[in-house]
Amino acid sequence: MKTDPDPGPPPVGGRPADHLVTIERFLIDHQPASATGSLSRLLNDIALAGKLIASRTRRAGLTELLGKAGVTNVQGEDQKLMDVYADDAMTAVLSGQGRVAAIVSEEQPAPLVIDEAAPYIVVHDPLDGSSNIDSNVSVGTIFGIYRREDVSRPLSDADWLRPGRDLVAAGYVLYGTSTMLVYSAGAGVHAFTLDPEVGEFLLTWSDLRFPDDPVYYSLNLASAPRWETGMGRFVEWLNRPDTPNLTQRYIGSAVADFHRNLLHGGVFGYPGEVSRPEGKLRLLYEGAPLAYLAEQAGGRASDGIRDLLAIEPTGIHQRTPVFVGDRRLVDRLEICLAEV
Ligand code: P6P
Repeated sequence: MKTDPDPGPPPVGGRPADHLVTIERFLIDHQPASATGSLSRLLNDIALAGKLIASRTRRAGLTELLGKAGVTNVQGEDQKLMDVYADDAMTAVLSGQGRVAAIVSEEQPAPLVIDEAAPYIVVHDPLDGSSNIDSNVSVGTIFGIYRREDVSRPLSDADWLRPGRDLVAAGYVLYGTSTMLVYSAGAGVHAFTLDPEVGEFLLTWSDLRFPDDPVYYSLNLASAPRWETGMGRFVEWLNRPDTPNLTQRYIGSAVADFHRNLLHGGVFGYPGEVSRPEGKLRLLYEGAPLAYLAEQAGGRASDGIRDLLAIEPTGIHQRTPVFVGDRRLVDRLEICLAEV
């Protein structure tokens, strides 16, 4: 008989900071010797956007930033004032620095061309989970960065319709009980906590890895009746006495679910459904950046059939089923979904 696993989380899978390091210093100290510093400065730009957005989400209830902006976005979703503010903040800090050629945003119908001669493309969801803001649930900014292969060539879809495997950096800013920035530039996953008094993101853990023993699975079980068949086999597998003793946690904010599972071990899934086989999450600026981080932390991500990082997007707002986190749990999900 399975007993509830001890929800007391195991130690985080990363090296705790042992002295004060700002994200600016960490980026410079950890960039390759051959680096020009442009990617580090771009990541600092995103950290600035995170500070701006954090300052508003902390007070959203007080400054009438709750509620709808009175418009719907390209996804047909009610655009909340905070979505608009977060999108504007990202556009503002990413423009005018000569680093970003174009921005793909969940809130924009088409890519925003910034500087045709610049080396980087930024894809982002400015405020994922924003429908939770009214109830003070954590939300997040998810971002991915591609380096253009040839800046002399005119900008085209080929610059942003790229598999996650081509990312040179990805991360998120989580606006929760504290504001954390978590990123990877291909050499491990590193986490910083914003000290609002100082206005600095300070190193909290470096080289985060999914813990060996997972604790959580994050699935919206209320959607189970609509899932594709194999998902039921996965939930049955989870409940067997001889499988990992996991507990279910689902916040309804992918960044928050991913972050908890990264620190304490687990898997997040947003499956396809019979009437919506492509699922809900977007590949380019939600699934792929989280998949990149997961792989850098010893985990992996799949759409249920193949590596999420291998999928070539055909549209900037393309949706995909997403299973991301502990490598063995994602492998098991694929096995369950493959069984006929
Ligand atoms: P559901 C938020 O809207 C989001 O895109 C993800 O952050 C979250 O994981 C998912 O949707 C929640 O969707 O259908 O379970 O409420």
